[in-house]
Amino acid sequence: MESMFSASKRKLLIEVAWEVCNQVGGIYTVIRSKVPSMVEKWDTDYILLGPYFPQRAAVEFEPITHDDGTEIGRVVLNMRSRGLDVQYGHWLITGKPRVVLFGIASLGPAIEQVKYQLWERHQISTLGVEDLVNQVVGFGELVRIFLTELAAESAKHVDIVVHFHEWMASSGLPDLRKDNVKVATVFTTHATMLGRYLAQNESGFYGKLPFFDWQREAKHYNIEAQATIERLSAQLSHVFTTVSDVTARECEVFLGRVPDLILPNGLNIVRFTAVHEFQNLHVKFKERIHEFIMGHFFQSYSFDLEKTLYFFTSGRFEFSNKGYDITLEALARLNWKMREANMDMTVVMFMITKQPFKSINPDVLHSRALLDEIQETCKAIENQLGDKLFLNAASGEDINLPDLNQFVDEYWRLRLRRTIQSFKTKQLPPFVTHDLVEEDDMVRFIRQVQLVNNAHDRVKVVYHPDFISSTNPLFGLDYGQFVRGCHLGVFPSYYEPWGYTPLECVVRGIPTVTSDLSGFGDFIMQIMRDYENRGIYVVNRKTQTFNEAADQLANILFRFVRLSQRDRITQRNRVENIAEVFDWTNLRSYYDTAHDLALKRRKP
Ligand code: U2F
Ligand code: UDP
Ligand code: G6P
Repeated sequence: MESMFSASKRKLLIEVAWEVCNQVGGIYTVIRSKVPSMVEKWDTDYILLGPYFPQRAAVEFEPITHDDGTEIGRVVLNMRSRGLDVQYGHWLITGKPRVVLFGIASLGPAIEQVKYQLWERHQISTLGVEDLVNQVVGFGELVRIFLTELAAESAKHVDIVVHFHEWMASSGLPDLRKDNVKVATVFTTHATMLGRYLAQNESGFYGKLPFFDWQREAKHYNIEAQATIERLSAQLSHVFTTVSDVTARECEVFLGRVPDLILPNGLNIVRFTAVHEFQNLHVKFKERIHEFIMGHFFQSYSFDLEKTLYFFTSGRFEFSNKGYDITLEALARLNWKMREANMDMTVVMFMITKQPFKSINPDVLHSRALLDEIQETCKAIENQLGDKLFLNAASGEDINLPDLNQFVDEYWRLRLRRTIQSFKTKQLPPFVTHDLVEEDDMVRFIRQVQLVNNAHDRVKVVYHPDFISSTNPLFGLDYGQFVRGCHLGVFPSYYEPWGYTPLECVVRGIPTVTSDLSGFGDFIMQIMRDYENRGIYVVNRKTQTFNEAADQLANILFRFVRLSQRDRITQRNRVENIAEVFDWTNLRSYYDTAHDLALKRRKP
């Protein structure tokens, strides 16, 4: 029998993900940032499949309107002729790859048959599931139809590798395998469903890990469908992978298969030709943060901005998984240490996450506006004074500097005094910038550790319960710019399969704290010996108690606070130097290995 796969055949790589042209979380970053380097290797033999949501796709997707005569184009036309909504075009991002997006609703009532088949053939029960699962199942079915037709049409002359990301892309995978469709499959999970739930709800999660019964827990959390799709995908794929060793241990327990390979996450790194450009950007965006700080704090009291450091943490609101608890605890200890040591430095900690809120706190907005007013008034005075002084100097005989007050109109003097008066208040600067819908764990914890922005506190807290965007009136910065303006990112996560946030600091030349329970932290410990010296601090959360880890973090922060400005500049250079390690042009090789292995295993 002729082998279906041979060295001389053309190869085609198809990646499937719920987050193609559809941003939800970190997986979008993985797929999107990887595209340029995938296209470099695969050129036009690289295609992505995703769900079709017209509103989201509108900005990222450009349809191909002619019949392009490719095998992909033919399958698209076939499916359309059967009334299915199949969009075919280019994803408008760097690399501009071809994508096929599926309109899930076009399956119509046939979805019931698909769900019946999932139960009948694979014992996946989707009775009474949340609507997202229904959508995922519909998407999985359209992907299955597409791949089945593509393989029937082209497998004789093309080797096809299909790479599924997460259970949300792979509900069709069990059928593809059962029907022996001629494609080599890779399944990557970016976390396990059960891990996410249990880490959050079971104290001592890692100690208990080996003893969990996946089925019982899945029932308990009402995620049987999700967990079963994930488990079958892991077991039935030719090659099963995840993003870190940390998550690999969960996979063994919850998915019943040890991953074949670990595929670490990277970014598309664009470094500046002028080496110090990133240092200049740090100064530029720090100035913008200074402006916010003046508006927010200086109406109550002031401190020396030259001696102020900006720390931040950010991420979805998973209070203990993301380590917000330990961060606040460590800050309280840092505050005490700095006061004991009589330090004149100030640390401002920004807690950036997403929680339901009604609006930005009107007082916070108002003081920001007043500061802008003061600034404008000062500018006006400066102009007037400059002009008149110049006139006076050029025409006068006196070579001494005259009394400058005479050059400023009464109007501007009064206006400045009034604005400054209304700016000053006796209240403490609020530690949360928005009116929350309800008080949450962050607010409660901040109160509990008493980091409420007293004048004598060396550590101040600004809890910003919304992601940062350039349209936000408080900072007027986008997230990347905000990161650049800060001095240190703090991410001591308890549960974090990978964690892009510390890596995003590194590539911008900002030192960062991570933990050995995060995939990124674990990876850096494996590949680098002097990571701490290079500005990546790893908190040991694996073997230390909460209290011990909080102490370690407080000490790390205290050491950082005592660095000289020169040390900080050097450290930023060192950390930025690591960036290239995480460029996809280097990390793509892990993906290449997975795809080669899948093709090998698929050979009859
Ligand atoms: C992991 O990050 P993710 O982006 O996967 O994490 P989330 O933002 O929590 O959401 C995406 C996943 O959550 C689930 C589903 C998605 O794949 O499993 N989900 C859902 O159940 N309901 C919804 O409405 C939407 C999503 C990981 F946690 C990070 O540490 C890594 O950095 C990242 C990249 O590898 O993957
Ligand atoms: N993020 C953002 N704006 C913010 C805060 C965070 O866009 O104000 C992004 C951040 O850049 C990162 C993502 O949210 O890419 C979080 O990804 P991570 O891998 O850390 O965690 P996940 O959400 O995937 O669990
Ligand atoms: C960069 C700039 C320096 C500036 C420094 C501030 O390195 O090139 O001119 O003094 O940043 O660093 P700091 O850590 O105090 O924000």
